[in-house]
Parts: sequence; C-alpha cells; structure tokens
Amino acid sequence: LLLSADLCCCQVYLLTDKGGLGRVFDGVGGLSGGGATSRLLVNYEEPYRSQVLDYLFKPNFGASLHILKVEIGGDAQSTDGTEPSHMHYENDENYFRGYEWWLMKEAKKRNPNITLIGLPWAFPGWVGHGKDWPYDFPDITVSYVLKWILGAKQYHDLDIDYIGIWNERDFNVKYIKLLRYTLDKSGLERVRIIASDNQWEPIALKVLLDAELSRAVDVLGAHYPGTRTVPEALKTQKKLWSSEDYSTFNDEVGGGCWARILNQNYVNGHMTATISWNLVASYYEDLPFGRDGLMTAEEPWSGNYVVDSPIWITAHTSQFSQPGWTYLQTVGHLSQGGSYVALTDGKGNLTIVIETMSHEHSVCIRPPLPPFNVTSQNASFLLKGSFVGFSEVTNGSVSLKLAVDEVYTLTTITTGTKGSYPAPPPSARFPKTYSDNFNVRNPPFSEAPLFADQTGVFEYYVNLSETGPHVFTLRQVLTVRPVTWTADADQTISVIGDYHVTCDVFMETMDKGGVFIAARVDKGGQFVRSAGGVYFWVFADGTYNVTNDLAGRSVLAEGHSGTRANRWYTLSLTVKGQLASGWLNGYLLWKNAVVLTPKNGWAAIGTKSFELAQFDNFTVTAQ
Ligand code: 147
Ligand code: CA
Repeated sequence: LLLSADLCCCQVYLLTDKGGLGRVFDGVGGLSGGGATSRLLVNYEEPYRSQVLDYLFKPNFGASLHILKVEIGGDAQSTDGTEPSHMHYENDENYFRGYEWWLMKEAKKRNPNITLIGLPWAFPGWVGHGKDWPYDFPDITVSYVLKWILGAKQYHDLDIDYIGIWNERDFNVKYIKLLRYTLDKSGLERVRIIASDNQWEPIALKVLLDAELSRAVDVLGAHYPGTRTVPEALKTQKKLWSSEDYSTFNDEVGGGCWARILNQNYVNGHMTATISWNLVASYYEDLPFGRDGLMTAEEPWSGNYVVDSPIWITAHTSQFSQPGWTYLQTVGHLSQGGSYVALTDGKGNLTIVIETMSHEHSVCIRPPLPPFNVTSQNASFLLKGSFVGFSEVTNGSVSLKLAVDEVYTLTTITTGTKGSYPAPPPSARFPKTYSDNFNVRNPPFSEAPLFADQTGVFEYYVNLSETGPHVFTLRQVLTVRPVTWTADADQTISVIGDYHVTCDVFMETMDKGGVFIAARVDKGGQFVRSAGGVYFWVFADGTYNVTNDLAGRSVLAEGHSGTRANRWYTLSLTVKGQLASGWLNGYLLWKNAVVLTPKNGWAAIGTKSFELAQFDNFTVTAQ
C-alpha cells in the first residue's frame, strides 16, 4: 500500500533500475583558465587561501568538486589575462610558471581522486611557425602538448586524465589522430581525448564517419549546450560532457542557472559531466565576465572572499554522488516544472536531486532560455527494483512538497556537510600605496603579486651579470606574437590597481624598442586591444610620447627624451582630475596633458611590441 502517495494526491515519479540503468556519471567540475581566472587567488595570505581551496575541493565540505580543468598556458590573452606557456621559445622548457600546477596539486591534496583535464586556448608563436594557426605542423603542436602532460608528471607528480584540442576553435582530424598515436607511443594510453570543446557539430558527425577518429576520441565535449544535445552525438555512443558551461554572475540567479543545468544537462542532453567556467572568480572584477565563478576571491590585499550560492548548489550533487555512480534511466521533468535525477553506486546507495528553478531565477549567460513555468507542487518518488525497501518509513515512496526555486537532495549518504570557516576579513579597496622591487630570490610563482598580464608575459628575472641595483627585476619575455585565441594587443601590458605610478624601466631592443607606464587603463581581457588610459612611453630612439590609448593612436604629448636601450630610467606618471604629468629620472618631462577619459582604471606597465624589457621598483600611490 502506497500510503503517502495515496494521501497527497500528487504526481508519482517512479525510480527503478528494473529496465537497466542510465549512463555513468563523470562528475561536476570547475575550470581555471581561459584565462587567468585564478590569477589573484595565489596572492592570498594563509589561512584564507587554503580556506578558498577547501570550499572548492575538500570532500564533504563545500563544492567538493570531482573535476578540475585547467588552461595549458599559451602566452596569449584568453579572456581575463594571459597564462604563461611551459615553452615560451622552441628551446625553452619550464614547468614552474603560472599557478595551474600549484592549483592542481592543491586540488589533489584535498581530493586524490579528482579528475584533471588540460586544454589549450592559445600557443606560443613558434608553435605556429609564424602563422596564427596551430595545425600546419601537427607534429610540433602534438609534441608541445605532450611535453605539458609529461612535465605535469615529472615535476609535479600529476597524472593528467583528459586532454583537449583547441578551445572553441577549429579542430583538425589529422592532429587528433596524431595526438592519440603519440600519447599511446609515449606510455600515456590512460590519457583520454576530449573533442572538440566547441559545438556538438561538426565533431559528432566526423566521429560517426571516421572509425579511426572515433577510436581516438573518448568524450564529446560541448560548450554552453543549453542542456541539449543532437542525434549524431548520441549515435556516436561516446560520453557526452558539457565541458564548459555556466559563465553567469554568481548571485542567486547564477546559482539557479547552475542548479538547473546540473540536473537538466543529463535529463535533456544525456551529459554526464558539467564544468563551470569558471572555478573561482579571482581576477579584477572590471575585467570581462567579472564574478562568473562558483565563488569569488578577488581581493588578496584584504583577504576577503565570498562563498557564493553556486558552491552550495554544487554540493547538492557533488557531496552525494561520485564519478563512477550511475544515473537511473528514470529521471525527468516534474509535472509543474523543474526536474529530478537519481544516481546509484550499485552498492546500496541512492541519491535523488530535485530542482525547481523558475525561469527568471535561472537564466544563464547563454544560450537564450525559452520560457517555462514552475509552480509549487507535491511530488512522490516511488522506489522500485533494487531500491525497494530503501525508504521503510514511507512504505516504498518518499513524498514531499516542493517550493519554487529550491534544490532538494534525498540520499542514503550521511557524510555531507555544509563546511564553514569564520568570516574572512572585510572587503577593502586596493591599498593606498603599493610597491614592489621584485627582489625575491626564489619566488613561489613566476608572476609578481597582483600584476595581471593582458598581453605578453611578465616574469621575475635575475640579471646574473648585474651587480648594481637591478639584479632582481620583472621582465616581459615574449618576443613574438602568440598563436592567439582572441584579439591580443600589438603591445604588451600588465595591469594592477588604480593610481599614481612610478617604475624603473629598461629596454632591451635597440632603436625600435619602447616601454610604458600607465594609469586609468580601462580595458583588459578580450578588449585589451582597445584599452584607453594615460600611457607614458619612452622609446629607444630617444623620444617619448603620452597617449590616451594603448594602441598609441591618440597622442596627448610627444618630444625628445634621450632614452636608449640597455639603460635604466625611472618613469613617473601622475593623473589628477583631467591633468596628467610625467617625470623622467625625477625631472618633469611633460606636464598638464589633458585627459578627459577614462576617469579611472588600473595602473599598468608594458612594451611597444613583443620585445624583451625589464621593470623594477614599481610603486603606485592612490590620489
Ligand atoms: C567561452 C570561453 O571558452 C571562456 O574562456 C570564456 O571566455 C567564456 C566566458 O563566457 O566564454 O567562450 C565563449 C564565447 C562566446 C560564446 C560561447 C563561449 N558564445 O557567444 O556562444
Ligand atoms: Ca629589484
């Protein structure tokens, strides 16, 4: 007798394994990169940095993620900055740049079973052999990616589980086959290939029509699929993943988006993993897609971070089901709107996740969401097959009243918790004064704190031959334009804070070289090419100018400076209201250039082209 079902006169949903089970669940994930989305996290002091990592990765605590996907740094702008490559030049190899290695290790420390994925957005220029294209020499690109996988193991003891092709750009069948062949030949049979991190098509059709390609590809990964797949993708019989999704401001609507797609990517689209872009919003909020992470940690100077709604939405699934569990076939939509999924470990555990997100509280950034209605409703879940007896209290069924905009997890698992730490320090603006002389002998990271490279790569550098005051500096290290993912500037630029700027500069390129310091820089990320601001340039040909833009089209002042390559100069720049002035080695060089816009922005340093240059004794002061 189904007591509760009879009494509540509500819709009954059958949960059974009688006709077999559904697909194997592969997990919920977060994506660091694509690009530089974790940039500021590394500069948090303890214990706050570890706390953020715990909220993301620690099992039975917060998001307790099953998957960490990272960008394979390609030296180029990939949304919110550039991430450094392990091979800036053809003969260069360094597996200690950037922060993705560190992040993967921190994730593994907390969850040794976490699945690791690597995907390139861009490649160093030499990989393209002078062309903005990575497939003309597939053997070079394969060996470049292979080295990253081997380096992960050799230097960090990290086993990469999945490797992707080229984020949201063309794939190349020859390249994919060669990648598979080379992985196998290198003892990396266990590394599986995801293709193509774009739409379902054309990869699904290509896989269907090409048996060798089908053998090479293990997972079809689509981006922002809107919970849907296509018939060809299903026909391939491959695992289907939403390999990048979410990208929504992390307020409660963002949480609603995440809850809806976590369930419905399986219910509607048979996808068995969903990966959030991004993992944690750890980049200046004014960069593109500010706060589109599962949580926010964008103030290393204050220690403030925010555990936003998507963290707890994630926990509803991630803490109560694990990769390797299996979805039941009996999943679906609720009669009055919303959806339910059920998963089992096949060993007596069952987890049911129900979401009732309304349209207006669950719109994601993309794709557009067709209208639908959700109302509060009663629901009864009737357990059959091997789940009979799981719910003794209610005589074979579980009944509940579902409100709108809620997530419910019904489970046999008893280990879940809502982890917490004491509140972090309050939010604060960037420090009023900030300086860095880069005098660090063994820096923990290749990048100096709080600098966010937007084009080019700026690294700690040691002048081995130098004995003077500039042994330890910051150096822009790219000499050619990368194989790009988006519209990198023709200049290099790294942004920080918002203020009066002073910096020692050193050009390494004779005659044609040029460097700048800047204030009020108003654009970064994919918009860096059109960044405005106040840029004070000196050139190796003995001239200077002041421009209102990074591209150097709008000139506010220009003249003779006597600057040359291979010498140090101290540049200073002040912008007060609408008037800007600049100093060279302490002497006023130009004054009262009129700056109408932008009214505020970051400070920055950079170079005229992809050229070597060094920076030292950087200082910003609030005005
Ligand atoms: C994705 C990128 O893969 C990420 O690196 C990041 O930029 C993210 C931000 O939302 O977006 O790229 C997309 C850009 C545009 C679309 C989809 C994904 N689009 O217009 O459908
Ligand atoms: Ca120094």
